[in-house]
Parts: sequence; structure tokens; C-alpha cells
Amino acid sequence: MTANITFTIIKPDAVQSNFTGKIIDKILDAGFRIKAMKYLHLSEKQAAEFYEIHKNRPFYNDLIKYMSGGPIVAAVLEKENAVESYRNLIGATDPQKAEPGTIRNLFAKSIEANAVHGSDSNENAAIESSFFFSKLEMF
Ligand code: IDP
Ligand code: MG
Repeated sequence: MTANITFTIIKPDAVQSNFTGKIIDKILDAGFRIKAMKYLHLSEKQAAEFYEIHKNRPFYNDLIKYMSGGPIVAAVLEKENAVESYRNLIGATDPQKAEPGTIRNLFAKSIEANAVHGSDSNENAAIESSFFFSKLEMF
């Protein structure tokens, strides 16, 4: 099987808590290669656009405020079976339900402030990566 990509964000709560380095270590230890990475602060408008697929969910407005509330780290990651492998590494959306040792189990604060994003499909990994990075920025 050839390597493919997933997209991640180290979310504002985790950056604020200085977990960025520890989370990147977990990602590299799990065998992912970083294809692109940047540190940035989303506007509310940009966060709303990124999470547009959730616009009908009750937590949407809070999610936009939270995701634009502080700086984040966005990255494109490469590994065999990247999407599923990364979802396994980060654990369940709700950190109370995340397996011990997963990134959300170790670093998340709540179901909303849950430390990291991970794409849910190859299609969304491509859409999300190109939201943050041009082709020239992905090596
Ligand atoms: P995922 O990040 O595990 O794929 P999604 O269902 O796609 O979870 O939700 C996107 C993000 O929205 C979550 O990572 C979390 O930050 C937030 N979220 C999800 N469910 C809830 C909730 O019930 N209350 C508050 N925030 C939520
Ligand atoms: Mg999701």
C-alpha cells in the first residue's frame, strides 16, 4: 500500500498549554512524516469556513469562537493508511472516551477543546490540506 495523507490541527487549547512539542513528538514517534506545517491564528470567518460541514450542529458557533480564539498549528501528515492511523493515534472526540495513551486522552481538556483535529476521510484530508497549504508548500 502506498503512503497517503491526513490533515491535522493542534488546536488553541493545546498550543496555549505548551503541548505543541509533545504532540509533534507523538506524531513523529507514530511514524508520520510532516509534509507541511505552519503556525497561524484563524479569523472567525476562516474558522467558520473550515468547519462549514458542521454548520447545522448545535455546537457550531462555540466551535468557531474556540478555534479562532488563539493560535494553532496546521500540518499535513503522510503515512500508510494515514487517515485511519491518525484517528487511532488521537482517540475519540470526547477525551473521556479516548483510549489511554492517545493524544486526546493525554492532552485534551473537553469534548470541544480536544487538543487536535484529524481528517475523517481521504477526500476531506485533501480538501482540508488545500484549505491551509498550496501545492508548493507540501513536500
Ligand atoms: P472529530 O474532531 O473527532 O472528527 P467532529 O464530530 O468532526 O469530531 O467534531 C468537530 C469538532 O467539534 C470536535 O473535534 C470538537 O472540537 C467539536 N465538538 C464535537 N462534538 C462536540 C460537542 O458535543 N460539544 C462541543 N463541541 C463538540
Ligand atoms: Mg471530524
